[in-house]
Amino acid sequence: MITVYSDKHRLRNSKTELYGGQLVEPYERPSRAEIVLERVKKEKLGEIVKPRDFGIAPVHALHDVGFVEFLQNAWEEWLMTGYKGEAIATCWPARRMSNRIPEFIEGKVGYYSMSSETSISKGTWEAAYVSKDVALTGAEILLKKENKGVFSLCRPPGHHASFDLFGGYCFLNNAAISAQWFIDNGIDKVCILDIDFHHGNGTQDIFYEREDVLYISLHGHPRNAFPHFSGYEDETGYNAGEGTTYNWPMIPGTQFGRWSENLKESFEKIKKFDSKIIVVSLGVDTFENDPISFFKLKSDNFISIGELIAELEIPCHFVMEGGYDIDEIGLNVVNVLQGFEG
Ligand code: 7XA
Ligand code: ZN
Repeated sequence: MITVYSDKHRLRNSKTELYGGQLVEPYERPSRAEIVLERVKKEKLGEIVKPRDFGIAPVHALHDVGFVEFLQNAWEEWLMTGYKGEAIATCWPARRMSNRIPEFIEGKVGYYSMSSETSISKGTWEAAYVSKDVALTGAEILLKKENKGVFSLCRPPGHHASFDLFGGYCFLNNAAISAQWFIDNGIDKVCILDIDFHHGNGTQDIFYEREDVLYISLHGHPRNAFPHFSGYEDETGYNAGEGTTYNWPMIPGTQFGRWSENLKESFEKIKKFDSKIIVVSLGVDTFENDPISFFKLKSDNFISIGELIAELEIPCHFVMEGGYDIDEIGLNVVNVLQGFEG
């Protein structure tokens, strides 16, 4: 399987994450991608190719122009204030407040964010920009070379980024941008299968009223897990998109038995939808030792996940999302890909 990778992901190297009331070293750090790449090489998964630049148009196809401009300029604007730390949201347009876009960067960071764990730092925009090119290059390879599967080793991840919000370590929604690219290049129906531990609120939001993109997510129940305000079972799409969103929230301690039953149930929706391509939002934070999640999947289970997805016999674009057990992230990700390849 071809892997698309760029070392420009290292430009995203923020020093602070607001976690449990403390500023800690971010869980979403450069070594994640490097360890996955090492494993890809060690296991001789296949060729490793660099992304090409697709420009900004595919971003504007799904994200708000003002939001994109904000991401581009946020770090410079933050520096100009004289603040010493990284840009962290502290104030939001909460219930019954004004929804006007502030001029001062502190207000803008709040306006365009969904949560405050994710700091914006030098190089964040540049890394996010290349991460979407990694996903787009992977999409292009899948379609043009008629591969069965391609792996886009995106970093920073994307599935929490919505039309005009960043957060949950995400800035641009790589999986969504890739799904839209497939649609724009002649694939009439695309499914996004999100197996990251966290609900992909951004992906759901972007396609919520669309009938051509099926969004399926298996995740920690929002009662207990980030992003807390999205991912309930009764969120099923709206207007033309009614019935094109399906959520399987699961409780703390969920093991592979229950998880895989839900995966198989989700396959029935995928088959019925008859999508020609699946974009897999591939997070391995469902792993038992993940430091910020609460499922109990074991490393071998990731092989089974790949095998199960392969049974659908639909070409898959694997797009990297979360996973924070640095010791096992490479093993777990490559297990899925090898399981898929058979
Ligand atoms: O898939 N999303 C992630 O892996 C990031 C989740 C961020 C959680 C932050 C909660 N303190
Ligand atoms: Zn996650």
